[in-house]
Amino acid sequence: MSVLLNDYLQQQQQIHDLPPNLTATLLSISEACLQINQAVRLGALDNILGSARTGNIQGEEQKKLDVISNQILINTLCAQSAVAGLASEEEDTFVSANSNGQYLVLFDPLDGSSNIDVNISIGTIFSVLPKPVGELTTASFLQSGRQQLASGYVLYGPQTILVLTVKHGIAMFTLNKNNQFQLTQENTQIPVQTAEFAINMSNQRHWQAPMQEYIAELLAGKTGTRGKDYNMRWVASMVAEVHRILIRGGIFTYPQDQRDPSKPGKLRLMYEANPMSLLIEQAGGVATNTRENILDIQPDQLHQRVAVVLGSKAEVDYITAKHQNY
Ligand code: P6P
Repeated sequence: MSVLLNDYLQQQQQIHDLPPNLTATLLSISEACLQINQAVRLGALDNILGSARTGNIQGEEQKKLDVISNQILINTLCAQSAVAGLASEEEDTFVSANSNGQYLVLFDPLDGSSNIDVNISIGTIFSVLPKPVGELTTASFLQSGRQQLASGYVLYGPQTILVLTVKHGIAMFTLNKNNQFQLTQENTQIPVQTAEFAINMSNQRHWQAPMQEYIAELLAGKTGTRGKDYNMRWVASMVAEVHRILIRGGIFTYPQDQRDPSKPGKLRLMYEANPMSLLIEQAGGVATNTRENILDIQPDQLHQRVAVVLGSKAEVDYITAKHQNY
């Protein structure tokens, strides 16, 4: 018998005594992603590819689908009474939703935008935090990743797949022919060892010494200190990389580089690294900024960036120890 997303969330709510409004919030996120999925799959047919000719606070050019996806999430979540506020990669400041809401939802509406026009997988990343008592301010959002109540992503790939956690393992749902998310995998565990890494090699000359040394060891393969050959992947969509790692193991890293010392990394902590790190840890993997667990970082800015190393535990522990001992 097929288990749909709502069935799964009701089960989790009963088993783990979760608040009903958390279930409602996650269902609202999934409904927004169904609308985004429809837009993504029409592409040029709906004249929604290409640049929106606008920029965001990250200093990045926005694609039309970035703007469309962002607005779908804002409209859908502002209509969900359980949601008190939103933060988006595409919004300079937070968005107030419902004054009696209990949750904050943070998201990257369409991660991997550089892939939109060339039909390579992209995704929506989301994180759910409790709303602290009192007035909603930016500080309300600045909670460590450990405070997340749920997180997940929707991967718009060959299949449309929703992966989420309510902190009791992870669950994967595939969009069925009735446009419903159907449970297809539960309690995935990432292999502890791996021989596959994902990094943007074109930045090699900018990395700090420990990362340069680490990647050189992998490239040396059997002839080097690691004693085995490694394979490399780089999709330039974090959602696709994380999904591959959840399915078959590996490590993904976007390390700090020396071009801009004020930027600790490229990826954003609150709505990319934190939600993905929670999923990775729930699946038995590890996620650090090369020195400490990402989920332990106390944020001080809504759009702050962070270095990311995540995936198979033995490999991430090796990289982190190399940086700590350097
Ligand atoms: P680069 C997408 O823009 C993103 O934020 C991640 O999804 C992805 O892993 C990374 O940036 C790609 O960065 O420098 O290779 O384009």
